[in-house]
Amino acid sequence: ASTGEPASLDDPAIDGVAFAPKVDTLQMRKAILAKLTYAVGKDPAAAKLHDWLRATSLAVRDHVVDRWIASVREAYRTGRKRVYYLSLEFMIGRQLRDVSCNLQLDAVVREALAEIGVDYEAMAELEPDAALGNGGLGRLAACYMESMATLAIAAHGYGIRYDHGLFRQKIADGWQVELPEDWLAFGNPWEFERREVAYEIGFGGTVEASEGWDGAVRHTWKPGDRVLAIAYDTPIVGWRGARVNTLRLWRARAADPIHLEAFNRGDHVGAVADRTRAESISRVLYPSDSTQAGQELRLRQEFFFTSASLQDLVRRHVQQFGDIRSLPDKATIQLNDTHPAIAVAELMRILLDVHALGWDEAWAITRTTINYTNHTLLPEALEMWPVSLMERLLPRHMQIIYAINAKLIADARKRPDCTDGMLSAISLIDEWHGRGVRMGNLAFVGSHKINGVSALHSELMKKTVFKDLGALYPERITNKTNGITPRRWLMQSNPGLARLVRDTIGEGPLDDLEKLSQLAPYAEDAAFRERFMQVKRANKERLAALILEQIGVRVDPAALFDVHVKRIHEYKRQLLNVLETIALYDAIRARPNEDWVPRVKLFAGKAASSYTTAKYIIKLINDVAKVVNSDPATRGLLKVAFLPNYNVSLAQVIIPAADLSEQISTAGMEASGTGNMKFALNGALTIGTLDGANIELRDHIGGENIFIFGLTAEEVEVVRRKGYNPSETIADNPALAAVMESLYAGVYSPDDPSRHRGTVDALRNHDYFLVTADFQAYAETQRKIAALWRNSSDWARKAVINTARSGWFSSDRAIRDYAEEIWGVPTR
Ligand code: B1N
Repeated sequence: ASTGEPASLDDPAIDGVAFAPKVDTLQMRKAILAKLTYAVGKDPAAAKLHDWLRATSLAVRDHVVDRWIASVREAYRTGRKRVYYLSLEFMIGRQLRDVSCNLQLDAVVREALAEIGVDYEAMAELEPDAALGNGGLGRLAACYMESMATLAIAAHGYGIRYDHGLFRQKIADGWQVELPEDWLAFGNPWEFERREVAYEIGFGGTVEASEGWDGAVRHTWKPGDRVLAIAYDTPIVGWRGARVNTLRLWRARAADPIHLEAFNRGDHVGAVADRTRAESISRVLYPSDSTQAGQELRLRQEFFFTSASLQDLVRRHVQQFGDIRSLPDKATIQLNDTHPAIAVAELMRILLDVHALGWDEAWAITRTTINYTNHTLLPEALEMWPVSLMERLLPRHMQIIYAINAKLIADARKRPDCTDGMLSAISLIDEWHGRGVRMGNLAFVGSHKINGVSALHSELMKKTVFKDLGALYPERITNKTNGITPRRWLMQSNPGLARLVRDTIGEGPLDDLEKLSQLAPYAEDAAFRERFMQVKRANKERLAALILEQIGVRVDPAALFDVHVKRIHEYKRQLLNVLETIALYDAIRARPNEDWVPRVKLFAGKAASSYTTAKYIIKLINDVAKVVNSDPATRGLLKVAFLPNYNVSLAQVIIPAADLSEQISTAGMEASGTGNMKFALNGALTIGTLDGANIELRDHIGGENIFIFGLTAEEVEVVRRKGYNPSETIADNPALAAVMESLYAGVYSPDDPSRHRGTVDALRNHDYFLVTADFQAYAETQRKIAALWRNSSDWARKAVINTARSGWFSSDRAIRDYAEEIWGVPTR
């Protein structure tokens, strides 16, 4: 326990045994005041809230460091296998509450601050989100880091320390405006700069071949330019401090900070041009979600962090174990999608050119060390880099990729069932679209296991992108359904529900979320349901206040909160929800005397900056909101709200306040979803398609407790193959036809009547995402939901069951599966 004394060398080893730092309120108060004075350099009398935040973070951090050092030491002492999680994105969010909750310091910190007279909640709000990710993929990486520490796995995350994370979203006149994000502006108390941990990352140049002492050909890559990767470490604390792992993020620096000669000549800008160019690699996160960011700088980012990470882990391995050949026994690498797929070629280069291993040995090591998670089947998201770009930027890697490909093709040819179609499908080189390197195929071929992120997605993977590779290597494909950390998504975001769970069934679920099932019998207990819905009500009041403050829309906390929050994408079908919202508005006006259920339609989410259609969807939501919210005819029965700047912190407020969770993607297109799990855990009912993990959600919580509608993935496939005709569907559905007509006529955009005509035309003419095809089923299901809402005890019963049966979706379960079936490492 930290009271200012550094960890002693004979500290008991971290062995995954739960612990709590022994510190009382007085000690914490003294520690915070000491940090404020000596680290922040402020007089308590003059300190601002953000000074207190920094002081508090530093005081809490001391407790982390003790466990951190012990964790690192333990991994060296036991010589156990490490997990390396490579991800271009880590969507972490705020850290103070997370760290203090996991170290059981939350209460002490609150009390200490209260004694000083500092408002903890207001102070914690000042912490910027670490938003080094776009959406689900990045958030999954953050949940997995926390679960790996919780399960006492010796794990390292590797990524990029972007100066600027995901853009801030402002809504101006209903349109999305992107503003730069500047999370490091006031410094970052959670990171430790390691200037001494620096690697050279090469780009371009030439490859020289020479004969080695043994007569074998050796290749030496002579890069044309080099940048430095500097390590910044963030400790990741597991639940109850079980272990503290490291998230190592790389920052790009120029080898030479300035050209003095140019500066002295008077060329002050040119003197730092190289530096600016080198450092641009870690400048900003690409804001693309489920699409390929095809620019050269993106490829540079991918190689930069992959190479630095591999150099680092190989150096650690050789330093500890002396022999590179034992790498697969002591290290396992997980590639988070194909963004780090160049790892296959880079590890080969290191083994062949630096460690002078032969091809077969190097290949065996690579192929047993690396694993790959696929997160999407969308063709526009499958990474493919032009061969010409790869040859220019990474000439040695391109040689290695050609060599891997030659062996792959030769092996396939030996099979009796080999066809030309099969060869062109498995090839690492796509010859169709102007020659590109298929990063998915490269990752597959170089991996021990390849996993999808939900049962359906893994099955579809076998039938589509990896049909032929999967047939060649059937033992490699496996499924690991995603999970979410209950620490952030229940304990921190919904303390009211966490308290109720604890008061009702005890501490069990805190350490094993599946014990939430003990809550199920209480669904029949009216008094319990009452308390459950009281917690929900309090969360809704908090959200209602936030909506009013943020966008000036007044919503009734007693209304049904119908929530659709996620990245804006056509396949996620926010449009389906908007069309139905308009239809509902029409119906309320047509039949004002019907017994309408008061409803709040809440939306939030960012559109990729270059995704015009998605930006029109945001504008449409805001256009509809404007009309609906100001129409006295709805008598407040329907409110539409778009909350700007959806991020982890906003999600932590919205999700606990939701009654209904919208998970309505076109079946077969959402690989898993993880928001779906967060909502169910927090007692929202789901309206959803049979897509991604929704299917498993239904299996766990029971078909009677979830609202499933629409085409299945198989039906979508058939409908598309046959050629779908949306105009027939629209003509057959008067309500839908009326919605389309009013949109086309500009009822929701009187200032620019033609604004949404493109949207209507696209739906009428092709409707690739089958919005119109699912409209009827969706609208009918929404009416059933309204009917259930009127019976508040039936609704509450199902809400309780959702929470009770969500335990399986804990990321602890997911990580245990990875550990046992992919990584071969023990868990506690
Ligand atoms: O990964 C999540 C899943 O739950 C979601 O269903 C899935 O859409 C998401 C390129 C992606 N897939 N692919 C991406 C992100 C950034 C990028 O540049 C693709 N994100 C997902 C977690 O498994």
